[in-house]
Amino acid sequence: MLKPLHKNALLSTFLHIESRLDEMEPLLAQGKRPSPLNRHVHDLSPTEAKVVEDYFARIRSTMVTCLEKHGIPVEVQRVSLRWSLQTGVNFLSVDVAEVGPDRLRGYGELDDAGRQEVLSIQQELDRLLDRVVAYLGDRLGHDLPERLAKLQAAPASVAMLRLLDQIVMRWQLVEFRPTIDTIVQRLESPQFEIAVFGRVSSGKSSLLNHVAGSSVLPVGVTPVTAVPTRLVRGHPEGTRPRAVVHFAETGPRRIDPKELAEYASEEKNRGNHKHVTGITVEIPSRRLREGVVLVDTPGIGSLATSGSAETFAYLPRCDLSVVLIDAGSTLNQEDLSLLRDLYEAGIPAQVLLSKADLLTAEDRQRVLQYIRDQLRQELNLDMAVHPVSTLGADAVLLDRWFEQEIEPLWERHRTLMEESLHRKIARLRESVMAVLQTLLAKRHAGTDAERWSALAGGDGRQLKAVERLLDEADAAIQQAETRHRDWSADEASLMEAILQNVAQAMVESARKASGKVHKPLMQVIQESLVQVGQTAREVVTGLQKTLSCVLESLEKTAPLAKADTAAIRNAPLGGLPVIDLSPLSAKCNCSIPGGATLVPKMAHWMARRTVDSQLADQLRQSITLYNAQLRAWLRTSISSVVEPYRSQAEVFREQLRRMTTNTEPNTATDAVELIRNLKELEQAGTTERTPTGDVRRLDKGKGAL
Ligand SMILES: Nc1nc2c(ncn2[C@@H]2O[C@H](COP(=O)(O)OP(=O)(O)OP(=O)(O)O)[C@@H](O)[C@H]2O)c(=O)[nH]1
Ligand SMILES: [Mg+2]
Repeated sequence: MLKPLHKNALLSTFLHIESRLDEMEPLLAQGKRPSPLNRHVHDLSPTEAKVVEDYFARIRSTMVTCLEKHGIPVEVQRVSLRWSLQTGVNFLSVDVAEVGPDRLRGYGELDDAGRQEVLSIQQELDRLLDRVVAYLGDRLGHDLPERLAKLQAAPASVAMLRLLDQIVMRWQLVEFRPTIDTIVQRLESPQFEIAVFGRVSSGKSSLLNHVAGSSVLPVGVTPVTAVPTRLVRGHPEGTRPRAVVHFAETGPRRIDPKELAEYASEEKNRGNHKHVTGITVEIPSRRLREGVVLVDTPGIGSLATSGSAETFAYLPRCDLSVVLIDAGSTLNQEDLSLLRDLYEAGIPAQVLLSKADLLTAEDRQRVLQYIRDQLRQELNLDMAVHPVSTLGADAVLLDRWFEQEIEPLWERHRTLMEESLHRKIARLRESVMAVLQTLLAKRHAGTDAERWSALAGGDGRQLKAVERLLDEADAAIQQAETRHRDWSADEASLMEAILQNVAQAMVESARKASGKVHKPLMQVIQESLVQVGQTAREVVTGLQKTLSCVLESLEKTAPLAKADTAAIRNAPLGGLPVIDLSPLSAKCNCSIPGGATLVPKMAHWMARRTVDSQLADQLRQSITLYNAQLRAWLRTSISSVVEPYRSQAEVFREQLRRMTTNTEPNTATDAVELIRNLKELEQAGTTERTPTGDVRRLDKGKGAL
C-alpha cells in the first residue's frame, strides 16, 4: 500500500509534529508557574489547558498507531536527557556572559557601581547554572521516592526524609536537594572500612580470601600485594566477582578478577610501575556484609612500601585496622612501630596471631602471652591477641573471631552513623521550617514579618555582613582552586631544591669519616617530598577551616538556617598519595670520594655533577608523577570540602534572596498549605524515635538532637 519513500515522508513529518508538540506543551504548564518574564498571557483556564494536553496525547497515539500499522520503524537518534540538559544549561552561561561589564560597555560607559552591579548579577546567575550542571552530574537524585521506599534501616529517618522531600518539591526549595540526596545516599551505602596490615607474607591476603569466601586475591611466599585492594559486597549473590582498577593519571578500568595479579602483585607490577592507586573487587558473598569494605594492603617491608606511614597514606579512610603477627616469625620492631603508628593515628586496632596452625597449643599460648607482654611493655597497650589460621581445622578460629569481634563492631558503627544522619536530618528539618516561616511571614504582615525584614533590611548591615562572609568563602575556594590549577608550576624549582639538598647530603656523607652527620640520599628526597605533600594538605585544611568558620559566622549573623560545620570539618579527605621512590633506590648509592671534601667548593661541584648525571632524570620522573598524584588528590579533596559548604551556603543565600525580593506568588491557598506543612514538620520532629530506639524530645526550633 505505502512505498518505502512514503513511509519515510510519514515518519519525518511525525517527528516534526512531535517536536512542535514538545515545544508547545510547556506553554500549557506555564499557568502553574507564572513568571514576569513570560511572553504569553495565560488566557487558558486550567480545564482548557488540560483538554489541549489530552488532544496532544491523542495526536501522539494516532501517529504511533499509524507507524505500527504500516510497520514503519522509528529510527530516532536518542540522546540522554541529562546530557541535553547539561549542554543546554552550559549554553545559558554564554547568554549570561552577554551581560558582563565588558559587553555592556558597548552600550555606553559603566561607572564603578554599575560595574559591580552587573558583575554580581552575572555571578549569581552563573552560580545557579553551575549548581544545576553539578546536580545533574552527581546523579544523586535518582528515583528518590523509590530509593526511600527501599531503605530498610532507620524508619523514622526515612519517614522524615519522605516528608521533607515532598515539602521541598512542593515549594521548589532546590537549595535543599543536595543535602537530602547526600543523606539518602549515605543511608543507602553506609561504609565501614577494615584494613588488614602486617609484614610481608604474614598471611593478609589469605585471611581476606578466607573471610570473603573467595580466592580472588593473589597470595604467595614472596612479597605479593603491591597495591591496596578493596573487597566489597557484589550483587547479586551467586554471580562472578568483578574488579575495577584506578590509575594515577587515567580513568578507572574494569578488569577480569583473574587478571588481578597483573595490577596488584609485586611480580607483575614491580614498584607499581603501572601507577595503580587502588583496586576494588566486588565479591558476591553472603559473608561480606553490606557496607563493609575489607582492604588488603601491601606488606610492611615489601618494595611497595617502606613503612606503615606510607601504607596508611594509600587508604582514603580506615575505621578499623587488623594487624597480623606471623606465628612463623617473632614479633619485631616493624610490628611494634606499625601498632604505634596506628595508635597515634587514632585508628582502633585488632591484633591477630596469623598461621596459628604452625604452633602447638602450648606454644601458641606462650607466643600469645609474649606478644601481649611486649605490647604492654613497649607501647603501654593492653590488647587482646587472637590466634587465627586459614588452614585445616584451625580455620574455625578465624571464622569465630570475625563473627564475635568484627560483626558487632560493624553494627555499632552503623548505629553511630545512623545517629549522625539523624542529627543531619533534624538540622535539615529546622532549616526547611525556617524557609516555610519566611514564606509565610511574607504573606502576613505582623511580628514575624517585622522580624525578618529587620534582619534583611533595616540599615542593611546584617545583609552586608552575610554577603561579606559569602564573598570571603568564595575567595578562599577560588584561591584553593588556583593552587590546584597551578600545582605543578614550580616543579622546576622544587627539583632544583631537591638536587641541591641531595648534593649537600652527598658531601656530608663523604665527610662522614670526620664525624659529621650523614643522611641516606633516599631519606633526603623523601623528606622534601613529604614537605610538598604537607603543603597540599595545608591547602585543604586551610580551606576547611575558612569554610567552617564562615558557616559558623553565617549562622550567628543571620540565623536563617542551621549550619552543619562537621560535614566540612569531617569531609573524607583521602590519605596523601604514596611517594613511590622505588625506581630511585638503585641510583641512590652514588657518592664522591672522601678526599674531595678537603676542598669544599670542589666537593660540592663533584656531588652536583654526580647527582645531575645519575639521579636527575629518574628523580624528575618521580617528582612529576608525585605532583600529578598530589594534584589529583587536591582536586578530589577540595571538592569534598567545597560541596558540603556550597550546599549549605546555598540555603543561606536563598533565604536571603527570599527576604529581600518580592517574587513569591501570594495566594490564600498557599498560606493554608504552608501552615499545614509547618505543622507536619513540627509534629514529625516533636516526638521522634532515634535509631537507637530511645525517644527524645526535640527542643522546638532549636535542634537539640
Ligand atoms: N601455615 C599457614 N600458612 C599460611 C596461612 N595463611 C597464609 N599462609 C601462607 O603464607 C604465605 C603468604 O601468604 P599471603 O596471604 O600472600 O601473605 P600476605 O601477607 O598477603 O603477603 P604480602 O602481600 O606479600 O605482604 C603463603 O605461602 C600462604 O600460603 C595460614 O593460616 N597458615
Ligand atoms: Mg598479600
